[in-house]
Amino acid sequence: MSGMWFTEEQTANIRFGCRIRDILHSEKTDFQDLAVIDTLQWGRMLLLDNLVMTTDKDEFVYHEMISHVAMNSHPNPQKVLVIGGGDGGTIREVVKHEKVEKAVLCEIDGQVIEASKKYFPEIASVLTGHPKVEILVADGIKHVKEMKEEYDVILVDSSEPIGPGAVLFTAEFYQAVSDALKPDGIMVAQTESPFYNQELIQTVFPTINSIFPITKLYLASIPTYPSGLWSFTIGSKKYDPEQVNAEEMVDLDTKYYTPSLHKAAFALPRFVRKLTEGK
Ligand code: AAT
Repeated sequence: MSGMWFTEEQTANIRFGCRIRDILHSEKTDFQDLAVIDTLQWGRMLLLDNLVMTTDKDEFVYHEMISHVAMNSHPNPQKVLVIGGGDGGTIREVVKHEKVEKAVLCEIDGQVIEASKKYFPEIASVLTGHPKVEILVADGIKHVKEMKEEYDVILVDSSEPIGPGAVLFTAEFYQAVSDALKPDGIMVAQTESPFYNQELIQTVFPTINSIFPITKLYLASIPTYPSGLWSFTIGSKKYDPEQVNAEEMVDLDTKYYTPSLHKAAFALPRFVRKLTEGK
């Protein structure tokens, strides 16, 4: 294996590697190690604490799937909050919905936003001045605790449950998210791999389910995330994301998400369904 390789330790027992052309950026921020590398297979890749956050070539899967399922399940998503997601991909998808009047991004690490604007101009395209987008550099839990019945949709685009992201997987946080949502609000959280993070799903799903009347897990295939199969958990106060009429769904310019995929994503393999039942 010639040349330079990046290696991510996905678990104590497995590593993911890709050949790289160059290290474009590397710094220690107040919160984490941040790097941007240029890979041959996936284009540019954003790393936080040596874990893959996003890449040029497969970012569309994660960003479309974390946003459009909830956005299309809500009949009138006017005010939307994205927690984390400093690369801008999720909020770029949010503002594709014409009903959105205001989209707030609350990212703890301003350096992620700056690096993304410089190295990922397409992912960060709405971070450089969009009339509906407001950017807050703050801790997501602090922001939701200050808000009451403010948002229609909250998307939790967080890093792994270690470091600054750990708080975003707690019952205290999900309760604050629920309080920050309007009485018919919907939230989504990225909930990691059903192969490698089973304990997390077994804990987080029942936690969200104890706070939201409708709680559902759905899947997407993301090749650069550990195991390639990724889960998202939706917590909804009123609208069932599986009961949306395909004709009512907004037609969007997407590469992965479609109205039929919206429904199909909730069809779970038996072992994943079991994880949602807890330990
Ligand atoms: N859009 C896909 C990229 C991410 S990055 C997740 C972001 O969450 C990071 O920029 C991190 O700085 C931010 N973050 C972490 N903790 C907090 C917090 N408490 N408040 C606000 N923002 C926070 C998601 C990757 C998903 C999984 C990758 N395997």
